[in-house]
Amino acid sequence: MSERVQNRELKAKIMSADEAAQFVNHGATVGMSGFTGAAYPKALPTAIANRAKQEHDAGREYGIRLLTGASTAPDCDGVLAEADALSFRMPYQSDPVMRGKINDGQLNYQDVHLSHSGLQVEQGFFGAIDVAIVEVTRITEEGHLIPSSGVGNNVEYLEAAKQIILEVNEWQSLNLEGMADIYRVPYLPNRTPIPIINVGDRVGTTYIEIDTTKVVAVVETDAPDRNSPFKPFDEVSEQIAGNYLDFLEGEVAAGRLAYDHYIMQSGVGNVPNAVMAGLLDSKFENIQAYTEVVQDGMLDLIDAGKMAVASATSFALSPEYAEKMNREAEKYRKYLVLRPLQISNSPEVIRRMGLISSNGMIEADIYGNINSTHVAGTRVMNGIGGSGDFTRNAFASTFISPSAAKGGAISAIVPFASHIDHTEHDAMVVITEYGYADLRGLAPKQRVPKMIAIAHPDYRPLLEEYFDRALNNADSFQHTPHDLTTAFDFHNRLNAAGTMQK
Ligand code: 0RQ
Repeated sequence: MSERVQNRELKAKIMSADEAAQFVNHGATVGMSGFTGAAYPKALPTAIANRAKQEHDAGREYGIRLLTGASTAPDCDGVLAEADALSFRMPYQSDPVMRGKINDGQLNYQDVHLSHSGLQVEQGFFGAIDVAIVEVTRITEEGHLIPSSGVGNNVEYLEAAKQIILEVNEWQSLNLEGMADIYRVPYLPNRTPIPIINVGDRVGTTYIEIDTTKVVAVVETDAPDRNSPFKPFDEVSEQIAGNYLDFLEGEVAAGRLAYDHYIMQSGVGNVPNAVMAGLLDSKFENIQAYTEVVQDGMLDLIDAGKMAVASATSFALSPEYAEKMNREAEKYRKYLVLRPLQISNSPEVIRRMGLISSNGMIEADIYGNINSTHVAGTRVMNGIGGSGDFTRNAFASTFISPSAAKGGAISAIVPFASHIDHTEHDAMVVITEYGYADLRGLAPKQRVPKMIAIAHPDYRPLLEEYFDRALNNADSFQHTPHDLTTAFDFHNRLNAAGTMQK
């Protein structure tokens, strides 16, 4: 095992996770690797959680401020939240235990555009980074780090940290080496254009260079990444995938897209995964992805010869596909580039690529404002993640969702979004199982019939009733008519009676 640590100075720092956790003190700001269940440290989170429990049992305060790339897994975010080991979290999470503590007001959470997160660390908004805890595949003789299944904000955390703890995970395939492309955006005011012209361009190094004197501990692990499996496709997700393809075909017919030059971004979630499966049987060839995460569907597209290249910052693979990646990393690394988050989600590159973004949503309103993060306005689900980075800068931005959630009790189309992550100016196309609403080129009032047409039939009369009321409301102006006294009736009914239906 320790042959994965080739640097002599760092080999001497090998110790247990419990010993390493002694470097992570109460009040510390910790920059950790980890992105959608991939590349997070496997041993330190549990060791820190155990330390927190011991400190609490002894009547002492213990809490750290945790910054990562994005969400992690039950054996990272989950155990830390369970042990009340955190006082602050940034920039994205999706763990049920953590979500509960955030919504109960026990944990402060800052939900940040992912492209801003590393930048804001560099700009000092989170204070000094006391410790960086980063998983790697191996450490070279020179002390260079070979990233594991994701890069995220690792470069920023390693650079800013006063102390570094490395986890060397033997479960990660050595054949991942070569997939990462580590490029640093120069600090302001010395920015230069990021020299990525084509999706697969490699512009940096395959390793991360660090100041090895900052490393206080190296911990060896052998544990898998832990993403949850996707839900099996159902009729609704297949219909959504079909409607998404109709939208793409419409773009081809309009001359805005060609069958062999489709660049995609695909959000996380069950529905985006189903859409990718739909592309397998489509006319699109040579598909490229300039996106945030590598998903199961992309490996299927690569295997089928339909996907030429994907740029991302991390894997978000189901357990079955993560094993497949490990077995076949040598093949897949020819098709995949893993970049730092500031590059994978760079607004500048995204705008230049001309990609089509597709992300899930909680709800959209009749004018096309999108809520990605809060159920009924106040209960945070996950976070905005990279959806804003891509939506705002895409050539065409789409949001895809079933028209109803929780067995029909919740409509995904509402009179007024109860929280707005993406405004009507950013969202261009909204897709449900009932079709797609193309909002481009339309004034607010012209969008409403299109949005109501893709709502669940049970909710269409209620939405029409609301729009009539808004149009006839003497207190409302006519550009974006609303009746503010009843605009949140859908949400109030949900809170009071558990359903948005009347
Ligand atoms: O909950 O499983 O308990 O029933 O949300 O919903 O329909 O399976 O859809 O997996 O695509 O997730 C917005 C959460 C959708 C996701 C969201 C409930 C629903 C179910 C999952 P259950 P589905 P998805 C860049 C992209 C923000 C970040 C982002 C998300 C669960 O897409 O987090 O876009 N997006 N990142 O029942 C109450 C509603 C609901 C609702 C769905 N209106 N009210 N619950 N649900 N709509 C990548 C990264 O940033 C990493």
